[in-house]
Amino acid sequence: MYNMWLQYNPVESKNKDMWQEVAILNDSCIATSIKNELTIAIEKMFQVKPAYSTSNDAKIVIGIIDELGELVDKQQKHKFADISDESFLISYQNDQLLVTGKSDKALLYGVYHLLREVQHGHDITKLNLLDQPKNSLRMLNQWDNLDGSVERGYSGNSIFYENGKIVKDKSRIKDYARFLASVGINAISINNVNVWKEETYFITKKYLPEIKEIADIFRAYGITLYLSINFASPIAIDGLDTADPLDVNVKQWWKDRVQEICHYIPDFGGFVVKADSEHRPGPFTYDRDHADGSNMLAEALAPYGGKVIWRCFVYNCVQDWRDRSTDRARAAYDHFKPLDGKFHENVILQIKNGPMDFQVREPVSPLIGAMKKTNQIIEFQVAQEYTGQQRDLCYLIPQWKEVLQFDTYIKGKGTTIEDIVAGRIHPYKYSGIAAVSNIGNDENWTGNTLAQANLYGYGRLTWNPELSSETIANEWIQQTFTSNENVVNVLGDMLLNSWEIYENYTAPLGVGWMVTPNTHYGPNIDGYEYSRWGTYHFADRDGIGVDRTKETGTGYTSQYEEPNQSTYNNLDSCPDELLLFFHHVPYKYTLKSGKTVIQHIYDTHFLGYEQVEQLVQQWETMKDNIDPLRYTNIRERLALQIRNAREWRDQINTYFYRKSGIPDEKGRTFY
Ligand code: BDP
Repeated sequence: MYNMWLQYNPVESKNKDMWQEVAILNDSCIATSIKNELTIAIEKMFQVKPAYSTSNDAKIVIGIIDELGELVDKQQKHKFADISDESFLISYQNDQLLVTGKSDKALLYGVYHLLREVQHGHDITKLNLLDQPKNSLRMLNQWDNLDGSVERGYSGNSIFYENGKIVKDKSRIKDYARFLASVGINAISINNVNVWKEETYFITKKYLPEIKEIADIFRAYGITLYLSINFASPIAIDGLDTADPLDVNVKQWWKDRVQEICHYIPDFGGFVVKADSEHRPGPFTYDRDHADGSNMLAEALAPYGGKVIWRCFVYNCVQDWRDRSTDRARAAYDHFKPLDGKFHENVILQIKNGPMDFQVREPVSPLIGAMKKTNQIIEFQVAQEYTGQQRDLCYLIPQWKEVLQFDTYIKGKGTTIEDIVAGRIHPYKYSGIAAVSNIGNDENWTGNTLAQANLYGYGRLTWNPELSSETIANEWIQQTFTSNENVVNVLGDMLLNSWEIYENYTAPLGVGWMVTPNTHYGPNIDGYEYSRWGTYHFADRDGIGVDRTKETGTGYTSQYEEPNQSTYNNLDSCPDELLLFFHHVPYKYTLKSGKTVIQHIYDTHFLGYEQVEQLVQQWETMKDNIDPLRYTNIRERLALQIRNAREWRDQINTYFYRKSGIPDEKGRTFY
């Protein structure tokens, strides 16, 4: 359970003896981590304890290019000329296996890749691979609080904090760093984006000595540490009478703070900021905009190479539901797009994948790529806040892939999100992907063992968005459980279908929400309908859906480039799965699938429940191939899922039957 995908199950290999001596030429703290990992892995996979040397003659030699001297030829060196420092080369040549790159981080990634190959039983004497990450920033955001709770955490408490203190025993943090590095994550923010209590003081001497220890742990795994901050810190910490970003004292205050942080953590990544969002303070209080707010912090961080990651999750969360003229979906674009060109070069905007909030189905945020002169990264949520909370199975890689493959047409056909966030479309200085983590101190880290696949997949996909959902699932299953073909097939099938299954039994056709307010688990169709959060479905006796068209709706569709704008705006061309996100239609409106909206609702909800029953059956066939602990954990979660799916099915179907009065064509039972 605990070792997630770093199980290092025993493998048969004719190259086992090669591992008796490993030369590691580098001596940085990352090289120590490499040694540590190799020792664990090789002992477990081959029952061999590797001896370490610095001899160029060893069978396996790990070192940065300059350290390898003659072992790397001119041609190979040339290949590294224009690629990132994190790229690695694994090459079997002249009876030796070399792992090299331009930096110690490259070696770390190379070694983890090599171990993955070994675990999969591949012949390492056939290896010749130059690999580079497609995204430069590959980040996780912890939403952990000092009291030990985790905002939207579904796997126990924090591994960083307990009872108002940073944990003394940091061994679990080190293991977390190992897991993250093994899939290429290179940045982490360690506290919740909602910073308002004691966490405000993280940027002071009170906590910095211990945060430094955490930074040291992550550094040894190539991961840069960031902190979420409270925009009103100058007031909260030092009693300044303002946090106005243009005030000279405020500016100086932040400069002093950053200087102190960097005294402890010289390679400090920077700040993650949630400002003017869901009651968090921000520049609006002083009649300033987001550029003013972020630039002020950017100036303080610039001398140290730090960055400001400024979140675009900004909307009015106290709107009056009676006045339905504002559309939450529009908010991020409306706030940020006009500011393009005003941000400093070390400010990065972090934009959620959809315009609302991590629903099971949303269109892609039109803000991504729309700002040509402002660094942007996309934000995913590995934590399954709205996708089953790690009780229900929902493998999210297919969803993220769909987002990444979306063609924005911002610079003509083929301007995909994947290319935008990788910095290949606009000349972004920094770009990449961030995500809300899904781990906690549960023995298996993620509550539901199967939710480990989302964390694994997030890292792998962020390194290389071209990997398919299947490949990632297969890799994860084989490293986590076994290479047994039957397990790989059955479990692979369960994972790959799970997003669609979850969508089938929850909110239909892109309309979203319909969840229990606050907790966001389980159905409550009108739970948010008359609330101030701006999350509506507009179901009445005649129809359902949100009119976001230009002519009669909120005009949200015009935030997209053509042809997406017309595709979504036009009822005839709007894809079924997003129909209710963009249009309000009668229940008898016929979808492209040929079904009416109401019949689609009935059918998918009955189907979704049956599919969960099938998941249970599929899992039960795995019993003899999976250890009892993990088998039972997953079996128990599936039992919760089935209960949840039944609730959703019955409430959604009954609600819409009663609202519309339209019977099910198949005459099934409602309550
Ligand atoms: C929502 C969560 C809330 C977060 C917020 C955010 O419900 O807990 O604080 O997003 O992203 O999804 O800031």
